[in-house]
Amino acid sequence: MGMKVYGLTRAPNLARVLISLEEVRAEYEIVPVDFATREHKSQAHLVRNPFGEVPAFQDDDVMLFESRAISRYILRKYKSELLREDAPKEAASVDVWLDVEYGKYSVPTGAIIYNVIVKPMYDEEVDQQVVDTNLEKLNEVLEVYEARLSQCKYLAGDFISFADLSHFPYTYYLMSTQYKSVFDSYPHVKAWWEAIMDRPSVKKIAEIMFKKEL
Ligand code: GS8
Repeated sequence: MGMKVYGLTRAPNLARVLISLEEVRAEYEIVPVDFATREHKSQAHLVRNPFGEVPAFQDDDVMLFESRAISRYILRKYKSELLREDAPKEAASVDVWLDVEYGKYSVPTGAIIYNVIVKPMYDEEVDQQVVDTNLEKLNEVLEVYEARLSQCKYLAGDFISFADLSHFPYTYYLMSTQYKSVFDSYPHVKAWWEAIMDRPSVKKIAEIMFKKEL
């Protein structure tokens, strides 16, 4: 039985897992979870992800949730260079920037895309104050990124890693909004983002995310 990823391809946290699978050229299957019928809250799905979220993942007897943990499992299983596990110092740097992505970058970015993209899909009003506060927070984070990326080409060092690729899903959504201009003040961040977008795995998943509705 091959690896299975449960969820919708347009879900950004699922895209993180798909990029990891593409990076190691694994065979996998996407099993759709229908949000319209609230299948993600069904008993069958809660067994896969007790928080009723996507993605969920299965590789034989290994069942996981949380997109970064799933991705690390896949990258480790295939001994990908993206985690630098053979070099503890570099691996630690990957961990640092992965934690930064989850705890500092994706919090304000997620709040912005939730307000600007998700809420209008459900005819809910955009809370501009929330958007503005989070833009401010994102700018503070990007100041740090700009300084870091003027010292090295990628976040963990002069090598691309999972820490960089993990930024793709939320940033890709942000770039489809009027707030993409937030990157304009940070030339090194912009160049870094372009390098991420140039990666074949990223190009492939970027295309699937918006085209194929599962
Ligand atoms: C977040 C999953 C999540 O929010 C992860 O896997 O990285 N930290 C987790 N999933 C959203 C879809 S957007 O990708 C989700 O399933 N939302 C439905 C809900 O919360 O009801």
